[in-house]
Amino acid sequence: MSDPFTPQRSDKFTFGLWTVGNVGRDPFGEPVRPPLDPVTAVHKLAELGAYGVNFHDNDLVPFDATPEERDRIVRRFRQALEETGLVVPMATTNLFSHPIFRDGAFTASDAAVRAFALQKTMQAIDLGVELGAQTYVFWGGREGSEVEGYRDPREAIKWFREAINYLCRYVRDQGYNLRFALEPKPNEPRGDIYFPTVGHMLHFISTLDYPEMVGLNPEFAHETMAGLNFVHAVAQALEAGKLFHIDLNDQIMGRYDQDFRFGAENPKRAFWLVWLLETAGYDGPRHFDAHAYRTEDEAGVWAFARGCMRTYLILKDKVRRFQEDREIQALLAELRAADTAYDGPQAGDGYSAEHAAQLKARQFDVAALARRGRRAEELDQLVIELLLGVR
Ligand code: GLT
Ligand code: MN
Ligand code: MN
Repeated sequence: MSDPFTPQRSDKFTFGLWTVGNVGRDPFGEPVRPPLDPVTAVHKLAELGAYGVNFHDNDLVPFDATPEERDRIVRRFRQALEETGLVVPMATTNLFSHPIFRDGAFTASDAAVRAFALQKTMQAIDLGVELGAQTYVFWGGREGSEVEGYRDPREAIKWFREAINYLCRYVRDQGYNLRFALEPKPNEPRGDIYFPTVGHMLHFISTLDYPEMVGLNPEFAHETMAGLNFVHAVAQALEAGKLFHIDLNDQIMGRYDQDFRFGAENPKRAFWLVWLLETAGYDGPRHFDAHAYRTEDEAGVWAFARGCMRTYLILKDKVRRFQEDREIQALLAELRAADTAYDGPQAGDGYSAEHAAQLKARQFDVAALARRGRRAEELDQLVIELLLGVR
């Protein structure tokens, strides 16, 4: 094959039905694209080299469908999957579009809304598992507030915990092979969303009844909206064994929720993300949770999807070049040689009273250590030149 950046199934690229099916509605404007038939989406994504397709219950089965309609839709969709070999690695629930969720779902103050959200999620889990999903995402878009007076945020946190614990029990009871991935976001559509960042979610998971069943689905745009370093957030999730899934896209800090094509705005940050995922051996789906600009027609949607995958593969190739680049690697080796010249006691040895006494008695050449430059300018310029294609 001549083009090395053509996606293969083994690259594990996935898209949500809601991503390529995004009709370009925004708070100021009506849809600019007609709804996309999920069956068309499956065929087109397969043709482009994607591995899988994910959905919310209502991306596939309308909110008010009868059981017969549901079965007919699922049959048609399953047939498209069988024809193309596309898989459904992840599914999720729409707990944000319908007006019933105007004040949240699992954290709504109205007990009936909370119960309805639980019922809807159990049905959506059944649907996802029926089509093969092994990861179930919870993005609490409406789980938040604009006004504090109505609900004590501690109650919201407790209700969210109760819901996740309940659903873990449901999954175990059904014998499903399914893990939960929680997706934080700081704001939009709510003024403020509870559990706004990866760090908040990681702590919350440690308070659950079945923490081993629950991990993260971090999104590039969401941490970036909060002004945070997504690479560091993903690293913390990886280090905790909690990177169950990932949402790739792009975003400029301080703007609305942009969900741009992967790498469209911050290619250097995207490069370090790909470097992290690839070197850490992350083997889950590379899911693009993004959509085409509102300027686009359907052809633009497929150009967008192709672009996401192509950019990932180009950056993956850049990672290989980074690792093989003699000058870069020599510079890193020099830095590391200096870093490891110290052979005295340190934290990694573990604590003992004797060790602590040795460390307290140790003499350091503070002035020399403080003088040492780290050549970050050189290193970063080499990376920039690599990314800009001149090395
Ligand atoms: C919605 C949101 C995404 C979530 C999706 C999953 S829905 O598009 O903007 O970040 O990942 O619920
Ligand atoms: Mn997302
Ligand atoms: Mn988003």
